[in-house]
Amino acid sequence: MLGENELKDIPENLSSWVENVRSKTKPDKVYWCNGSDAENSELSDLLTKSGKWIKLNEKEYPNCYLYRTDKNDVARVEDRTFICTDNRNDAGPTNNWMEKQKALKMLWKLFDGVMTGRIMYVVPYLMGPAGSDFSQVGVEITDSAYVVVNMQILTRMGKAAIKELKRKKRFVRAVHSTGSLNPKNRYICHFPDERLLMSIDTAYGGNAMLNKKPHALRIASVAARDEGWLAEHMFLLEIIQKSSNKKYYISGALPSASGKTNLAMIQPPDEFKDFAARTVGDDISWLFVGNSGNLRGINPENGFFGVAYGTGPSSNPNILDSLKRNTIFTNVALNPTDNTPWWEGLSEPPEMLYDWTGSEWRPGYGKNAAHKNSRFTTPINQYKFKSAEYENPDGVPLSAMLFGGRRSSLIPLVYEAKTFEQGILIGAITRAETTAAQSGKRGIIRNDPMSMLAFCGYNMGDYFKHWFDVARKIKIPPKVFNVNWFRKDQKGNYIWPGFGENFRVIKWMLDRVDENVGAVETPIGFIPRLEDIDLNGLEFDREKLKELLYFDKNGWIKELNGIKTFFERFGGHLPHELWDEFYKMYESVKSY
Ligand code: GTP
Ligand code: SPV
Ligand code: MN
Repeated sequence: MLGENELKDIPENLSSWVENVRSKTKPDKVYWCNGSDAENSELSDLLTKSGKWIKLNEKEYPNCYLYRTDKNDVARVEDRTFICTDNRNDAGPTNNWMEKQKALKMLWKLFDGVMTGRIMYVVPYLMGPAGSDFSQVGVEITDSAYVVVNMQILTRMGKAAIKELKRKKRFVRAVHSTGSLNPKNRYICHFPDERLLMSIDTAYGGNAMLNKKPHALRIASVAARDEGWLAEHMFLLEIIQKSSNKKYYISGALPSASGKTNLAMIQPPDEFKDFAARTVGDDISWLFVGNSGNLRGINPENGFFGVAYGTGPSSNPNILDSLKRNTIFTNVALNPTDNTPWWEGLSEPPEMLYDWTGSEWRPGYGKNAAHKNSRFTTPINQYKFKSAEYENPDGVPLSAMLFGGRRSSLIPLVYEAKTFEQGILIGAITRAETTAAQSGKRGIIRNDPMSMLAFCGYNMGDYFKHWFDVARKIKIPPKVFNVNWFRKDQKGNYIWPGFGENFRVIKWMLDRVDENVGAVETPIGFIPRLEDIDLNGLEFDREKLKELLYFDKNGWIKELNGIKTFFERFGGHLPHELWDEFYKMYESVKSY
C-alpha cells in the first residue's frame, strides 16, 4: 500500500477522481497499490481466505497459485461489450453501442454502493517502457484482489506508474466491480471521448483487467487514430541471424486463441541453428512511424496472459520454465497428489485430478480437465527468451508484418502482399473461426479484420482509412504476409505441423525481405515456389505442400463476394483506398 508521504504526492486530478468513485461505490476501505512484493503477499493471503485461491507446491512451483473463476465467467463476453459515444456511427456496424449519457446513468446506478463491505483497490499502471513517449498511464479502481495480482504481473504497476504520471499528467480511468457476477447485469463499457472504462459483474481476463483489451486496444486505438499511430492485436517477434548478427522484427495479428503467443515464443527447429527467436510481445503492439520512416513497435504489456490449454513441450517448450514460479494459473486442473497444476498438452494425464471446476476428473471421463480458455499470468522479465530490446523506449523497427486466422480450407499456408497497401486489404479481409477466448459458439467463420473485430474502439470503416493515412507516412514499409496454420484434411486433421515448424515459413518471409528468393505471382499476392519452403529434417510430403499453397480461383471468388457484402456494411465510412485495392484483387482473380 502507498504510504502517507507517497499519497501526498498524488496529482490532484487523480485523488479527486478516486474520491468521486469512492463516494459512489461506498467501499469499507480504500487501498492504494504500490506494486511491491510485500503487497503481493498480503493480497495473496487475503485471496487464500476467499477459498478460490489455491497455493501450489512451493518446491516445484514457488509463489504460484491456482484460481477458479465463476463457471459463467470464463472468457470475454463480446455481446456485453459496448462502445459508448454520442453517435452510433462512432462505433460503426461491428461494435455494440450505447448512447454515452444513458450508459453513464445506467452504470453509476449499478455501481451505487456496490463496494460496501469490500476493499476498493486503486491500481496505477503503466503501459509501455518507462520514459517512452509512447507509453501510457492508466488507473484501475477495482474491488477484486485477483484483478490486482494479475495486473501486478501484466503491467508496470504502482510506484513506477505514479512516477510516469507526473511526467504525462493524462491517464485512462477505469472502474471495475465484481458486483454479483450476474451475467444479465454484465457490462464492459468504453467511453473513448472521456478515456474512461467501466466494467461490472465481471471478474476474468479482458472483461476485468481493463489494462488489456479495454485500454491497450479499444481506448488506445482511438488515441492512435487521433495521434497518427496504430494500436494492434499483434505479437512482436525478434529473429536474430547469428552468423551476420542481423535482427529482424515481425509483428503479427492472429485472432484470439489462434497462435500469437505460440509464434511469439517460437523455437526454430534444429535445422535452423543459425537463427534464434526472441519475444518482444505476445498479444498487443503499439506501432509508430519512426524518424527514419520505418514502422516501429513497442509491447505495452509487462507479462503474458497466455492460453494454458494445449501449452506443452511439443507446442511451446520455451515458456514452460517461466511457468514454474511467480505465476497465476486460472481454470486449469489440479493434481491433488502433489498439488501441481495440469492441463491438456502439458504431459500424460495423471490418474486423478480436480478439473477446472474443482470436481473429480479421470482420463476416461470424456471431458476436458482444464478449460479451453484456461490461462497463465506470468512476468515477461523471467522469460528466458525475452528480447534485449523489450524495454527500448523507441521500440523496434519492423521488417515484416503478418495477418492470419483459423481457416480449415482455401487460405494458403502463406502469401505475400504485393504492396503495403495491398497488405492493408489482406488484413481487412481476414476471416476466421471463433475460439474459446470469447463466449458463444466456437468454429463459426466470421470477418475479423486485422484480428481487431472485437477490439477496435471506433468505426472500423474509419479504422481502415486510418491504416491508409499511416501508410502514407511510412517511407520504409514492412513486407506484409498472410499465414494460415490451420488447414485441415478430409478427416479433420491439421495438415501443417505448425508450432516450431512455422519457422520454415518465417524463414521464407525473411528471404523475401532480403530479396533472396523468388515467388509465384497470383491475383492475391506472391505465393512461395514449392522448392523454396525448407522442409529439411521434417517428414512432410511436398505434395501436401502443393495443396497448402494452391490458389483456388473459384474459392476466392466466393470468398471475395462474401467480403464485398461485409465491406458494404460500412457504407460511406469504408475508404475509397480500400475499395480500390479490393477491386484490383477482385478483377484480377476473376480474369485469372
Ligand atoms: P490470445 O491470448 O487469446 O490472444 O491467443 P493467442 O493468439 O496468443 O493464441 P495461442 O498462441 O495461445 O494459441 C491458442 C491455441 O492455438 C492453442 O490451443 C494452440 O495449441 C493453438 N495453436 C497455436 N499455434 C498453432 C499452430 O501452429 N498449429 C496449430 N494446429 N495450432 C496452433
Ligand atoms: C484475447 O482474448 O485475445 C486475450 C485474452 O488475449 S483477454 O485478455 O481476455 O482479452
Ligand atoms: Mn489476445
